[in-house]
Amino acid sequence: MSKFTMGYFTMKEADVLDYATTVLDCFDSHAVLSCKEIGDGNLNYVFRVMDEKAGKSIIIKQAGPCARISDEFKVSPDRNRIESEILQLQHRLAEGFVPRVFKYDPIMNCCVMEDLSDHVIMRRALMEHKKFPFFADHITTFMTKTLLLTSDVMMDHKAKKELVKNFTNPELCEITEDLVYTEPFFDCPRNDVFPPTRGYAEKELWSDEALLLETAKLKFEFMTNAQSLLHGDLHTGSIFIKPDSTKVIDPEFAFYGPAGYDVGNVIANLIFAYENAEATIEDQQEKIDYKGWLEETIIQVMDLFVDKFKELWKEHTTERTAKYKGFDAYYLNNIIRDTAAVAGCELCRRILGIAHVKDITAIEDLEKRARAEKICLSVGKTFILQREKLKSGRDFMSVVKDWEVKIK
Ligand code: SR1
Ligand code: MG
Repeated sequence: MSKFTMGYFTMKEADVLDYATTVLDCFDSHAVLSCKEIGDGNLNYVFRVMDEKAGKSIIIKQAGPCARISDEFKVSPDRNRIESEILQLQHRLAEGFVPRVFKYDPIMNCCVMEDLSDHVIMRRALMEHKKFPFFADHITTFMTKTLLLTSDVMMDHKAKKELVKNFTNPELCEITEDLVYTEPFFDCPRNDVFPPTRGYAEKELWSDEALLLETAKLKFEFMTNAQSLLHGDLHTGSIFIKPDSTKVIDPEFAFYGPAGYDVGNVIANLIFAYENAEATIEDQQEKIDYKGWLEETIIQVMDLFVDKFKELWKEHTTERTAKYKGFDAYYLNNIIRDTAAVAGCELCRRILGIAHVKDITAIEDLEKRARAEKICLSVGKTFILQREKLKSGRDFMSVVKDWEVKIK
C-alpha cells in the first residue's frame, strides 16, 4: 500500500517526486524528474515537477493544516477541494482563463494542475512596469461569466443552492471577515502598521465613527449576500499573465458572496500598482506613460465589466422577475456600489493589516512609502463612504487623482 493512501501528511520535495512517480501518470515511466517548491503565497505549498528532457512540467499544490504566513490561522485542508472544484467549474464557464486541473487527491489534499511557467505573476510584472493591453478585456470576460452565470438571475435556483452548499467555506471566509472587514479599522494587535502611517490611521480611520459604521454594514453584506460564486481573493498575485493570455489562479477563498467583491479586489490592486509607479518611477515621461496605461486599465475594468454585464444579461437571464423593466440597472448599480466599497476595504487592509502587498512595501524611499500609504488609506475611505456616488471607472480614478494632489 502506498504511503499516499494511508493518510494525509504535508509533503516535502522528495515526497512530491515520489508522488509524481508512483501516483500520477503524467510522465514517461523512465523520465528523470526534478521538483522544486515555488510557492510564495500566504497559505499553501506549490511544487513544480519537471521532466526537463521532455520539456514537460506540472504543478502540485498542497494545502497545509495552517497558513504559511502565520500558524495562528488554522485552515482546513479541505480548501484544496474547493479550489479544485471551482477551477473546473470556472473552466466550463470561462474557458481559457484558469489553469487545467488534472487530478484532485482528497487524502493528500493536493491538486495536480497545468504549469503556467510561461506566464508571470501579474503583481511582479506591474512592479517592473510592464503593460498588458488585453488584461482589462480578459479579466472582465472572466468576471462577468463566472459571477453572473452562477447567480440566481441566470441559474436554476435549486441548482444554485447546491453550489452554495458545496462552496460554503467558513474558515477562509472568517479570514476575510477578520482581515478585510474588521482588523484594519481598529488598533488590532495583529495589524502590522508602518510607523509613519500610524498617526494617520488613528486620526482618519480608527476614530471616524461614520466610517466604522459603514464597515460594519459592509461586513454583514459580505457574510449574507449569496449573490455569485466568487473567486474570493482576486488580487494581482492571483493572476498569471503574459501579453496575450491571462490566467486566474488560487480560488481557495471561493464562496457565494457579493459579486462586487471580485471586481473591487482587481481595482484596488491596480491602484496599488499605480501608487507603486507614482513612488518608484524616476523619469517623469515614463511615469506619466505608465500611470496613464494603468489609469486606462482601471477605467476599462469597470466600464467593460458594465458593457459585458449588459450583454450577458440580455442573452442569459432565466429568472422571470429579473426581466422586469429597471431590475437590470438596479442590480448592476448594486454591484458597482459594492465594487467601490470592497476596493476601499482592500486598499485599507493591505496597508494596515497583517497581509501586505509588495507594490507598497517594496517602495524603498520611506517618505514616498508613507505618502503612498496615506493615499491608499484616503482613497479607500472615500470609496467606502462615497460608494453610492461612484458610478464609473473615471469616477474611481478621479478620487485617486484628487488624493494624489492633496497628499504631498
Ligand atoms: C492568512 S491569509 C492572508 C491573506 O492571504 C490571502 O491571499 C488572502 O488575501 C488573505 O486575506
Ligand atoms: Mg492566494
